[in-house]
Amino acid sequence: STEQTPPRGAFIVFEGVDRCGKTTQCNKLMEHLKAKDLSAELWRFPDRSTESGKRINAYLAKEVEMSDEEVHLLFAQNRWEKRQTLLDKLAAGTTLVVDRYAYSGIAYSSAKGKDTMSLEWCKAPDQTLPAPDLVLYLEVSAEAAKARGGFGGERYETADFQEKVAEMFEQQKNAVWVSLDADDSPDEVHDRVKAEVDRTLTTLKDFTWLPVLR
Ligand code: 2DT
Repeated sequence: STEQTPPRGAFIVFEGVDRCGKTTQCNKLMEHLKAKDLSAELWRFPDRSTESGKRINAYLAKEVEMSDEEVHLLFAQNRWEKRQTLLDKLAAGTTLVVDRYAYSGIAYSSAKGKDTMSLEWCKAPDQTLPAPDLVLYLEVSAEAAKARGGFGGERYETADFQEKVAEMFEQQKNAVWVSLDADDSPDEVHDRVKAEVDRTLTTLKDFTWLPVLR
């Protein structure tokens, strides 16, 4: 191929409600990037392996209680912990495929609808973290989500709550955001993912710096 190695890695985020197919698409994209001989890593938030991540895991598993405000800040901390490593990887030319990022943090917390947790409040702790080059938002219809079968027993896994989360994702769409119809087959969705990622990799040639979340 005549394609040149991009000056830095691309920062690609997948977002969407539970069971929208993010994990499947992340894995397929990783295969695609490997086939192109690009250095790439698959990350996910929350990263449940760190101290904050272990506490988040216990919260999601309903093993501990925490205030909604507290857990919101903990999810943000879990991303701040990884900031320098993330920047170092991108600078070294490694593309990062990230399963959930700050948009999930903001959507799931603001979906709780608390007076103390406005959209503004929810956005604040993640502000100035590195912003992705591309957000792939996998959009599922309520029917398709239901057809995919039952939710697990973790916190947030109810149809009513997921509907509110979807609304809060909608409010965060911006210029780097691409919505994909995730009711289509995994291969069809992957074809669109590939096209968007390949386009993004091309633009990186004249886009060496990384913006921050606002
Ligand atoms: P997974 O099922 O994808 O592991 O997500 N969540 C996630 C938040 O509430 N705030 C966040 O900042 C992030 C990244 C989404 C576990 C659950 O945690 C929610 C589902």
